[in-house]
Amino acid sequence: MSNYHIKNLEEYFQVYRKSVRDPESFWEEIAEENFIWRKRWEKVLEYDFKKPEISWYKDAKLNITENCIDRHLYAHGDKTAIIFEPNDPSEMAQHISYQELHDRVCRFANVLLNQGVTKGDRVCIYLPMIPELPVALLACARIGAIHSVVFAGFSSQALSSRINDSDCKIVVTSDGSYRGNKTIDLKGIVDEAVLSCPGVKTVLVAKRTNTEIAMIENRDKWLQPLLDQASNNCEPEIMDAEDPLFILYTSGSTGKPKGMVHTTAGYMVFIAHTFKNVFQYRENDIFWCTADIGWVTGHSYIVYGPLLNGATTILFEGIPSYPDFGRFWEVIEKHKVTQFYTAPTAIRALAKESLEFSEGHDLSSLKILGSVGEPINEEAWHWYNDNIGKKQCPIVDTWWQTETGGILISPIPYSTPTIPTYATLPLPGVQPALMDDEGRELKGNQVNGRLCIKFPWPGMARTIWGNHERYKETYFSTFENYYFSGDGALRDSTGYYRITGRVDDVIIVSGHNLGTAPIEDAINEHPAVAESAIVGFPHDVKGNALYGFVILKETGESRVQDNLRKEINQIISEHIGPIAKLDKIQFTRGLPKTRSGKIMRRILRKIAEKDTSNLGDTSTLLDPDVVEEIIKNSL
Ligand code: 6R9
Repeated sequence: MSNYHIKNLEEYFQVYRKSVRDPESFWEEIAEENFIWRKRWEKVLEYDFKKPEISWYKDAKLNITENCIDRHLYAHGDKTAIIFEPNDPSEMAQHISYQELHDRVCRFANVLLNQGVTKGDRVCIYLPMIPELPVALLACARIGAIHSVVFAGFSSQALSSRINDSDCKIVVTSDGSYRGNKTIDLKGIVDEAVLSCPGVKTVLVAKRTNTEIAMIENRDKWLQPLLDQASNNCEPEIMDAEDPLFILYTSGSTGKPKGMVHTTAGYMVFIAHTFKNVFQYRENDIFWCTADIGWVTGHSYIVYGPLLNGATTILFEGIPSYPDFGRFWEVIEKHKVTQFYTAPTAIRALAKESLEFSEGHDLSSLKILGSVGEPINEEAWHWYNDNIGKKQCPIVDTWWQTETGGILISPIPYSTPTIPTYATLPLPGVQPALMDDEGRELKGNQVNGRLCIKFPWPGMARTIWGNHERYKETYFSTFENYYFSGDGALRDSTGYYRITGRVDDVIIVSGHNLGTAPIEDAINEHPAVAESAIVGFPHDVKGNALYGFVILKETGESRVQDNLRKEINQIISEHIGPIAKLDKIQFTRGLPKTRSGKIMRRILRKIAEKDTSNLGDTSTLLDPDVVEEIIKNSL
């Protein structure tokens, strides 16, 4: 597998410079190593950021599952591909070998074919973290169907809007799911969602919790008997380099989620390469990424990245606090995990607990620690470094997005000296740029601006499903000829990048991206609500929590207001999911608006942060008095 074997910072700069001088040769060499191509590409890259159109490895033919599975069978068929660690620690872990994975994926692929799924069809996957989940993804990829995984913590309404947006005819789910000591009625959520999805003809149901559930005739089918009858051989569908591999939804600045479309060859090369290098993967490593496969981190670094490298990847069904706060550390000890990749919100939550939870476990197998999803604060970084890595494990603070497919900015262990809160340097082949408010690129170091990427990389999303105009508008219109990430960043005097956070209407709560618009849309559906505005404020575990300013049609007494608060959070739970609930709800007479009617979120943000000393220019406001009133009543 390709590996630039960078040994020190000097070598990094050499490789980096080469990758920028001649990106096509750089990415061509990587693609040439160790993948199965059914047909070679005609051209490495064609692109136009104005349209925008991006094509990598044009005309190449391949199947990604052949690269994830079949390629490893000859030499490593018995090697464990997936270790399934169940929610309940007393349930036995399962070791799924590459050969077994092959058979399970083929059976599942045949079931999909038998249900009439063909190349290009969209399959919605709404499953907990059980082996059927990665198997379902790969089964889709095997036959050229496009998987659209919806995180199984989303509500029925969020699920149905995603099913309808990409017109899925089939949904794969389970009877229920476990979360700590709770059982969740997943199938019930699907039933409710599908009521408003006329296109769904089939629901395949995996058994997990053995809960009694209603099966709707002709629509719902138990998965296992179908798998048992299916053949364990399924020829891979030969795909074009630019055929879609999956759709994954992310929040945006309007109520409608954006279905980011990732394609086959570029994603494969990029993810295999970033996994190998950022985590310095070696033959017998045991890799654990604690994300859910419902998010991009799980797609890329639980499923595709590790399997493309023939690695062993852990699939963890549980949560960090069950049965106690030592669970992560217990799992690391039990499976001798070598690379551990998690989110700052989890680190902060665990850092609040007694050190006895980690001290009671042997963590000496660990070599590299990773962080992703939001900026990691200094305190959490040190806690992670001292208590988990024992100051022996480089921490890779990896910056990337659903849209970027894989990691773009990250230290390379043992080469890039790490500094807390810095994602450090771009990976070779990645060309970041910082822009000022006037749209000029900020040259040189010690600058602060909006984080863009000025040259394509193979793993980037190619479009938004069904809405290319929105793709162009969101990512390529703010700055001409640049991909705009929506994040702010600074480049320090040595060229290191530090991500400062979102500069748009997305708030990251416990590592989950939440658009303010869909939450406001949900709140505004409450009959008593006239208008609302959501902002984030710092929270010591979640990173950010949500603060809602709500104008009621009629102001009631405080008892009534308390009930309204509950109802508003209930509506949010139904529309989006419990992750989007508001921590604080302040009822207000008005909102700070410009004369053109735009809500000045900057002011609300400051109020929520309790930093009202300098609110900046409020003279353009329609009703400046309302600001004083909001400050006076703030929570
Ligand atoms: C992979 C993933 C993307 C947003 C991104 C940024 C934030 C991710 C970060 C980080 C600071 C890091 N983000 N990694 N911020 N440092 N290392 O999380 O994708 O769910 O799409 O979120 O997350 O704000 O724009 P996604």
